[in-house]
Amino acid sequence: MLTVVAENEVPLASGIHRTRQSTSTVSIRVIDVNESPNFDPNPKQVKLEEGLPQWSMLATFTAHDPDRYMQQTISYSKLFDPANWLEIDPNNGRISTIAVLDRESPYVKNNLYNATFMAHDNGIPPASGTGTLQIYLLDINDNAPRVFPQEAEVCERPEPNAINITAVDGDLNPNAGPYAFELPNRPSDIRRNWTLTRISGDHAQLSLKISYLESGIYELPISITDSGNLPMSNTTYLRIKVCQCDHHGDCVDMERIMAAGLGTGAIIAILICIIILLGKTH
Ligand SMILES: [Ca+2]
Ligand SMILES: [Ca+2]
Ligand SMILES: [Ca+2]
Repeated sequence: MLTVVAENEVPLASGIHRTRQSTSTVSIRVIDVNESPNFDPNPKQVKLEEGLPQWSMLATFTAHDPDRYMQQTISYSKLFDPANWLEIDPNNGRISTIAVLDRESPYVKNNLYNATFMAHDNGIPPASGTGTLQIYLLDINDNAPRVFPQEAEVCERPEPNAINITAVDGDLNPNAGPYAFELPNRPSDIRRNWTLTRISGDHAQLSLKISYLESGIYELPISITDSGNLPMSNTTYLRIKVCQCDHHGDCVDMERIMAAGLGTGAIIAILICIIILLGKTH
């Protein structure tokens, strides 16, 4: 109930007898409008290990509708799920996986994956609200390490150079480094020709064991094992270009000179000029 009082704006002139104020009661009818359903809590956070298989139940994310006098049914749908990992039951808000959750996905930032859902009521007109599900993914060892870089250059003779290699692994420590580096036993010339020395947890150095190795391209298998609870191991190939070197330890192959300086076209053009000049002098 609301009481309204009406008064003269200008003060009454003196001498005028102030009449008794009259009061009247105004009743206001408030019309119920449709409010949007709200997710609670929003955002909702869940924490779990990555690798959860497809068709697993993940969480229940429900909204409540502030309308009490209108009988409303809420239904759910997905709004934003960049990796397309999830589905929501339209009737009860149960979220399950439709793909394997992967912490190393480009859609996961700082172990967090965000998806957005929508709740709609059946009011007239209908109203809707959105809610964010934040999934914090704990790392498991699901990536084997591999050698980096994949290509290197080395001189035909062991001095003065060696190749520094590192291991890359998509996981976090301890599912990544420190690593064990190893050259395979077979083929036998691998261990005969090369030495692999571990420098630190992530790095190793590769050098020639023999006094001379002929120029050419060699595909060297390197086995790297991570420190995971269930360690993962992988043999990846380092493509090594063995070349003749100058005293600085730089490759002096013709191919390299051309790449660094003049292109083939320029060299041909110079040769043509020389031939023309030679022709004119005769
Ligand atoms: Ca509503
Ligand atoms: Ca790993
Ligand atoms: Ca992982």
